[in-house]
Amino acid sequence: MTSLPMIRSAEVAAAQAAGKPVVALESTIITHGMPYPQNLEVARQVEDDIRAAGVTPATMAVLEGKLCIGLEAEQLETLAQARGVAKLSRADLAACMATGGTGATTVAATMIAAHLAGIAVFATGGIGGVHRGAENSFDISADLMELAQTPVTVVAAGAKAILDVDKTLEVLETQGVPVIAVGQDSFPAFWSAESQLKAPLRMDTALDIARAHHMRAELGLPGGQLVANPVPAADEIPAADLAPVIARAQADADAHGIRGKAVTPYLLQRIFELTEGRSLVANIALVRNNARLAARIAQALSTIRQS
Ligand code: PSU
Ligand code: MN
Repeated sequence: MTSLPMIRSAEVAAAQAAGKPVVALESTIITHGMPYPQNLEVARQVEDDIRAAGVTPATMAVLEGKLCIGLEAEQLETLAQARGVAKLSRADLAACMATGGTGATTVAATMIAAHLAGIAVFATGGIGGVHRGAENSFDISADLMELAQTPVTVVAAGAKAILDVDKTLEVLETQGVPVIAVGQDSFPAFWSAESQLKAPLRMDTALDIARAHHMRAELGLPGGQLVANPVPAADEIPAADLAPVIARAQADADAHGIRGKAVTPYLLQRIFELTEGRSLVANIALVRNNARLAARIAQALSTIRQS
């Protein structure tokens, strides 16, 4: 008997009862990654992109102590407008639930929730990673260690250039996380499709990615995969345009003494202001693109498992 306060949305419960594929979505991107009302519009759009592909979306969050696997429409609406929502990672998920709190799940916490609920594929924008200056701050996202231990395939648009991307790739390699660029050799740089860095692995189809996920399970290897899907060309921001913006945002963060959990949300908001919203247009396009790919991977995985 488990007393875990975990509830599925009606849609997710029905899909899983029918053995249909589900794709997990995080909620920190809604509460800490984008401004209202765009955050709500995007959250709905991304869910609809997954449904249009014949797959069921499960947006994760903790609402009044309950781990929600999929949100009802009004819950999503409330969360998108709520203020002071906690940002939950591996370290604080249990504490939030135990005290009846409400929080949004980061990549790490969403992976934990997805795995508990039997969901193998998860779509987001960008993962957390090794921050610039980590040699002094030691600021390394728990997302990287989660990828090493929880068997969920995470589709992201690579890592943001607000991070130290070289060091992020090094940590992923050390932790034994497969990093797979989709359809190109270079590791995508979130708002920009290409970076100077070669991705460790490349795959061109959702089926190959699903097969690799399945093979890791067959080998008994813990951990997931990071699928790095480039932003669609029409909506990318060239890396050269972004470099000075990122440098400025980082300098502002340092000048204001922003630390810990507050760093990523602060940088995202500052870059949004400095690019006059252009960063958000790219962000929306890449999240939707990732959702569509994740749906195809989830379908392929479900076919593989049934055969
Ligand atoms: N990347 C984005 N938007 C976000 C995040 C990353 O484009 O909102 C969030 C994700 O939830 C990610 C978290 O898991 O930031 C990482 O935070 P930290 O660096 O504090 O671990
Ligand atoms: Mn951090």
